[in-house]
Amino acid sequence: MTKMIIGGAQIGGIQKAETREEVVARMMALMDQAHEKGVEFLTYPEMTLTTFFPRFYVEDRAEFDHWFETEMPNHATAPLFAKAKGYGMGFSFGYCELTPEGEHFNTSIIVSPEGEIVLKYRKTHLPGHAEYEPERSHQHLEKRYFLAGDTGFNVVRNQGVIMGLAICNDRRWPESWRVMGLQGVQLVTIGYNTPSQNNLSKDEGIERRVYHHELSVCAGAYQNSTYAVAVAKCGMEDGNHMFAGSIIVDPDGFVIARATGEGDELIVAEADFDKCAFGKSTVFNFEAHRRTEHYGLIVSQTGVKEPAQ
Ligand code: ING
Repeated sequence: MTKMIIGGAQIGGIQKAETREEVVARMMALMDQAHEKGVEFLTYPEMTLTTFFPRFYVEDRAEFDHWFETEMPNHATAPLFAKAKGYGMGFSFGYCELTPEGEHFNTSIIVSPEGEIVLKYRKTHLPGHAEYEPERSHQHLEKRYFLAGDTGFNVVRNQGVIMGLAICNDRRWPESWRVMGLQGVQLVTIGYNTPSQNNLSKDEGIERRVYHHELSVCAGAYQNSTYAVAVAKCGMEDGNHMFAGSIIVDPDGFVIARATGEGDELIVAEADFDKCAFGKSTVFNFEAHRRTEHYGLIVSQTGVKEPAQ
C-alpha cells in the first residue's frame, strides 16, 4: 500500500450530560461521511467518548470511574466497530481505560479494517497536576486521574502502513516522535483536548497556543519523515473552551488539510507513503547521520542540571 485516503474526525464539545451512545452516534455520522469520501483510515480525538473531566476536581477519584471504559469494544462502541468493519475502514480513537487491576489510563487504540485492536497506547506525558491548585484559572488534573502510560511508543503495520499513536501532550515532546521514527513510522495519529487558555498565564492567547500545537506536529512529522493526523475534541464543554485546529501533515512537515470550524468536522487528504522514503533516506537517514554517543543525557537525565558556574 503506498497511497491511502486518510481522515481526521474532529469532535465538537461533549457536555457532561452527554451519553456514550450519543457521542458514538456523532462519531458514526463522521465515519459515514468519511466512507463517502473514500477514507480508508480515520483518526478520532483523545478521550473521544467523554467530556474532558480532568478540568474538575473530586476528592475521591472513584467518583470519576464512570468516565472510564472497563472493556473495549463495549456495548456503546460496538456499533462503531461494526460500521468500520462494514466499510473496511481502519480507525483510531482515544478513551479512558480502567483495567481489571484498577489502573486508570488515558488510552488510544488502532483498530484494523477487520475490527481487531492491533495497537494500544497509554498516554506517556501527562500534563498538569495531581492536587487542586487554586492559583490556576482552571484545573488540569490528568496527573490525578491517570497513571503515566506503561506501553511506550510502539508501531504496528496496519493496512500496509507503519502506524503509531501519540496523545495530546505527547506531541510536544520530540522523544515521542523519535522513538516511533526509529521504528520507521509512516503515519502518527494524535488526538488532543487542549484548553484555549493557559491556566497560569492569561497573556498567552489562543493564537499562540494553536501555533505551538501546529509547530509541534509539523516539526515531529518533518523530523521523522512521517505523515501525521492531529485531531481535536474542541469547542465548548460546559462553559470551557478548547481550541480546534485539527490538521493532516505530510512527511515534509506541511499542512495538507485543516479543519475550519470548532464542531464535528471531517478533514481528508490523500497520503502517498512512498513520500516518507525520501526524507528517511536523505536528510533524516538516521543510520547515516545520528551520533548516539552524544545523546546520553536524553535518556540518563530527567530534569535540567545547569553548570555550577
Ligand atoms: N492538553 C494540553 C496539551 O498538551 C497543554 C495541555 C496545553 C500543555 C498547552 C502545555 C501547553 O495540548 C492535554 N490534554 O494534554
